[in-house]
Amino acid sequence: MQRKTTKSIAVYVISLLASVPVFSQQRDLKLWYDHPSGKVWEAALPVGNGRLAAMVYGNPEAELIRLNENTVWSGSPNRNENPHALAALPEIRQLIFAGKTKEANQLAAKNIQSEKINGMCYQPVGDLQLTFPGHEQYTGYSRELDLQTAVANTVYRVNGVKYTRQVFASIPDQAIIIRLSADKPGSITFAASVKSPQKSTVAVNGNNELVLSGISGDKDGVPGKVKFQSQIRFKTEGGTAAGSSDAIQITGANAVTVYVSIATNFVNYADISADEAKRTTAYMNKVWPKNYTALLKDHITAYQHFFNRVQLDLGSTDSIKNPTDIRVRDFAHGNDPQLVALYFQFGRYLLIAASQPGGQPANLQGIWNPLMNPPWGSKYTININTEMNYWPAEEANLTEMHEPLVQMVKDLSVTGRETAKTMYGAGGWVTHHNTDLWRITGPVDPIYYGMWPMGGAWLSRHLWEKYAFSGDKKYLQTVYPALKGAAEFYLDFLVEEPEHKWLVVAPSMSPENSPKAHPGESITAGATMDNQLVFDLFSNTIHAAEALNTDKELVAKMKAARKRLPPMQVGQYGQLQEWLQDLDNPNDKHRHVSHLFGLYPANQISPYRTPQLFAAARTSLIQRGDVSTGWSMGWKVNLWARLLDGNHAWKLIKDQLTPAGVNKGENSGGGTYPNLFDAHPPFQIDGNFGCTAGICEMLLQSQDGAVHLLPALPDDWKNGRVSGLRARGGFEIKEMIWENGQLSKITIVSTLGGNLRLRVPNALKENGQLKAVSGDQLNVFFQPDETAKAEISPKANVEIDTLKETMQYDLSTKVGQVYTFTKK
Ligand code: FUC
Repeated sequence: MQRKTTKSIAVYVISLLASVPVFSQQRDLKLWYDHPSGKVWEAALPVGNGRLAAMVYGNPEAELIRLNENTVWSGSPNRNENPHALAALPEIRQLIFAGKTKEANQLAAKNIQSEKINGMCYQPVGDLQLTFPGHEQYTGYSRELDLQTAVANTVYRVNGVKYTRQVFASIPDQAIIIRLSADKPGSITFAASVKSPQKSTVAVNGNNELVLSGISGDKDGVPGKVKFQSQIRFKTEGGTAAGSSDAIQITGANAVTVYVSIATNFVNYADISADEAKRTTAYMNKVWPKNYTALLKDHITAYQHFFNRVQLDLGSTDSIKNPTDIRVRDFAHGNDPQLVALYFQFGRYLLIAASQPGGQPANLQGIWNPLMNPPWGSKYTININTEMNYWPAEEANLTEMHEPLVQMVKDLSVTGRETAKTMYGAGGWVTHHNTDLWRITGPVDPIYYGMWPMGGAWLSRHLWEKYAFSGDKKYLQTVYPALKGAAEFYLDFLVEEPEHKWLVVAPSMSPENSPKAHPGESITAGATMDNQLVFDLFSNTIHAAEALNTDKELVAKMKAARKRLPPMQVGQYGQLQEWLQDLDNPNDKHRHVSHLFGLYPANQISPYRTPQLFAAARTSLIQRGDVSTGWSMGWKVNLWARLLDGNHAWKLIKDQLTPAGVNKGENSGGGTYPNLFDAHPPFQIDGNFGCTAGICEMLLQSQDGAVHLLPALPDDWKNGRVSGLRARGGFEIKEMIWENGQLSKITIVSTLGGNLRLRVPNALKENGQLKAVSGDQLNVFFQPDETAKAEISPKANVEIDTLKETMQYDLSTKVGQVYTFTKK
């Protein structure tokens, strides 16, 4: 079967792109299939504009378009802290320090675990159904998601007539647009209806509008109060339209454009006083007068403003001709480097579609969910998953998409202040391992999962990272109060542990894992990840305060406390210890690799500064194994890239790009669905974003004293080219070309000026500008944190790796200047 696109789109795209240099692979950025999705949600194709989203099934006889809006969540404004925590805290700490884990666990379950409310669910709006009688038999079928235009296209023939459907979610027009056309006039006949699993009603207005009105569900005793409305209006060209009690019947039209407008009463996490019907009408009134050509043009322009910033070419083979599901089936054992570029760009596409300024952050399923009770509520799981969604935001040149997360952290810094005070008697703000639309900050789920007061520390690193890439002090000023509040919580909450007098977080855990010594009881003090998180938070807050020239006293306090945090320890198996005590089981294949947070995303473990910790981190990662849940594999791509092992990172990409269900073993089954969605399983979007970030980390790193080009290039990626990736310190790769595994050309623009230290795999031609490295690195942006401390167990046998040789250069850059260097 052949892939087809309508001529109008193809011509339009080519004309739009004419002015931009396009690599050959860029034109092949399509997911495509030779059969409909049928009933399989994970085969349908996602579109979104950050607020609205749709899954497009592409079924000829019964098109199904499942609709979402990002503020439709169960419940209403609520809080969930447990008021008994404060009184029980001293005893819980004593029990932990006395080694009485079981008793500590029981007491925390009673007094810290949420009494009732465990977070609300992200919920669907409903399903738009378009029924085409006589279209059960068809030929020439193909459907695709074109990442270049963010349009889902379906094409097929019935009785010699070619039918085309196009669906997109427009950012500028805040609507979902569906275009139905045929190459023979008068051919479009269908019935349209809408239904919802929510408490809802459907009205038909005149002959061309369906109106769905509903209210979100109750959960954990919290009444559902998000009111939503969707107006779905049909603009026919030729033919007739007629409304019945619950459907619109279109007969004999030449073409139809469907306008879908959706809105809710949600204003912010504490205010749901808006009028959803008025809002929906206002959106509809604005979009309705626009014709399809104008809508499409404005949609593509807005989308490409973000998407076109980055291009990646790893070469291509004949596999590119195959449908995407077949390419995923064959990937791990074949030779299809272009699928990596496609998957990478799909990750960027998903972030643009799921996270736009002013909206909600991408949740566990991004913005796509058909279920009233989705897995894990499709919430924000902030002990890895939500952060992972945003790992590619800066490096993959989508910093605007980071904004909804930044806003959520600001919200949590308000709601979490009361939680810090009520539950722990501490200043600043705290949040645990889950949050939701209502910005709850208390523990969620059984204590085994929920006892983790670290969400603020991890989320706050995103506030800093956005600055580290841009150097924008005005922005830093706006997030500094939240960053500072997160740090202030730990200044109060850290407690001295009796054995070494180190300052530790207690109670807490190494996310969702427990040592063999006390299975089923995760509660602990001073887990390695907690120490790294607090170290990271203090370091970032110190840098921020210094950049803004403020809070000298607080800086001194953080510096003093940072010195008293436990060191990272290398245990008896040569591993980086996961816990304060040497309790690791070398056969533990747990999906979380929390103690490697210091390696990635943080920068506390370095081949150059801390070679023993680097070797120990590597041992831990080998012991944990490769295949796991989708997001775990996505994390491991980044970790292997930070371990400068491109071949192992590549192996993980292959494991992840294996069809869901094929990978077997403990903690596994992770992989990729036909529509390239990540399989935990079930679908979770984090793995998509994690792997996208990992591909960036293989090509470019900037956390360890230099901008490191091609730090983890696999042997199989001999030749390639990338443009648009960003590095800390305001540097952007205009173009990077490598041939035979060697960097042959690099063009970089500096947006902030300052010293650019380059670390590269081979010698570059020096000129007046580029000089062999000498002395200290003067650029604060990729200056690593004050080196974290390490302690090595006498039982540990740590073999330090021999590193591949690199060359280092310094370049004094000026703002706005572009620099090009070639291989010597
Ligand atoms: C964490 C993970 C699970 C899952 C859930 C949403 O609890 O441990 O694997 O991803 O989040």
